[in-house]
Amino acid sequence: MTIPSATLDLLSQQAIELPSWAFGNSGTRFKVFGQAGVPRDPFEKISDAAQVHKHTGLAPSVALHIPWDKVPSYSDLRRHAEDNGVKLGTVNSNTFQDDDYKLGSVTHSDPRIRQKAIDHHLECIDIMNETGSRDLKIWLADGTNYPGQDDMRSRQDRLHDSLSAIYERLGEHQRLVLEYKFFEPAFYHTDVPDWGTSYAQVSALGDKAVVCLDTGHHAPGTNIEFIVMQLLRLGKLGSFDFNSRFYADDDLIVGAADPFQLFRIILEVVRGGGYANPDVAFMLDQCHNIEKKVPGQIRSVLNVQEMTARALLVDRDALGAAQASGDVLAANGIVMDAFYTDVRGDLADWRESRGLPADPMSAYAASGYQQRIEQERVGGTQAGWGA
Ligand code: AOS
Ligand code: ZN
Ligand code: ZN
Repeated sequence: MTIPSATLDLLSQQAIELPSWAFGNSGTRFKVFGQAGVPRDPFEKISDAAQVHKHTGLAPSVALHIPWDKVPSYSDLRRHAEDNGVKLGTVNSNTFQDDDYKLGSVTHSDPRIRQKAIDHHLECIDIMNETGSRDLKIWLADGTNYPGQDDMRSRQDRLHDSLSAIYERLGEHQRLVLEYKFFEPAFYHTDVPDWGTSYAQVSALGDKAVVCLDTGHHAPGTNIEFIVMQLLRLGKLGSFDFNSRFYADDDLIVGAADPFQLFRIILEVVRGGGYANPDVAFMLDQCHNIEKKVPGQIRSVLNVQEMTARALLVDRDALGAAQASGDVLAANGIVMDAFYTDVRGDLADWRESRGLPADPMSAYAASGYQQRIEQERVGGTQAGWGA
């Protein structure tokens, strides 16, 4: 065993929330590829997500997206989740698929449209009260395409006013989590482009408002782990949307493009007290355009677990000593030794010791679940993108 037992104990505390939209059809603006067996309703999305947890023990909750996951009875959906061994998690709002929002939602200059966007968030909070969810995650498509199109400063003020109205409605144990993204769908400016803007906005609201860091939402070369460190230091890192990017907001399998970056991010999470800390939610925000959805999510949570195990292996005492003595190469060597440690065998043993399959990917393939849903389900839904 390379992984000490204390580290294995820490690994058993890992919980990664899955996005319901990862199980529906998705694609790019060029093409949405339909797949056999995709869910026909939110209940089936939850059933699929539960398969990921069943095979990995890592994914005990599922994030919803409203209105994509609207159902007549959220208590039925909640019961269905619990019957399948998972819970309903974060509720994501959606103010980016309605003609009214072409020029903005909560930042729009027209008070009617702003109110419509605020009301949508209040509806999301009502749903959270039924699902038992803690977090309302807000990602805004708001922004402009051309210099002069609108007054950026007024939009920032309106953003604050709208978020305040939403924040007021939160229950005692609920949180508003504000995601940032530096471009797309707006291309000149977005109203929450970076962690600094998100931090400024949530700080103005209060303790129940925090920042969501989506790993795909940064310019190439950005030192994301520095942002992680800073937000943890400021007590404002509420959650992650994990995915990987080669070029932009690719939403591909986390750790696929740059496992080392994922390792560095988790290293800072551990350093900042954000690991196994319920205040820092690990979520995936991915779509599987060409690969099958359930195994795509299984691969994703395993990637996060693997990099977490490696990050937990860093010898902190030795690192501290090397840093204090100014030994640049020794300090870097300690971090790289952990990164290069192959933990896959240990993790397979650890899974077996917990009654989980040693190899979740092949166990899922052998389970017959994929064949069953491909036969039974006809007319599955699109995740929402391009819908
Ligand atoms: C959009 O780019 C953001 O990453 C959102 O978090 C998310 O992808 C969206 O809300 C899910 O559809
Ligand atoms: Zn996201
Ligand atoms: Zn995104």
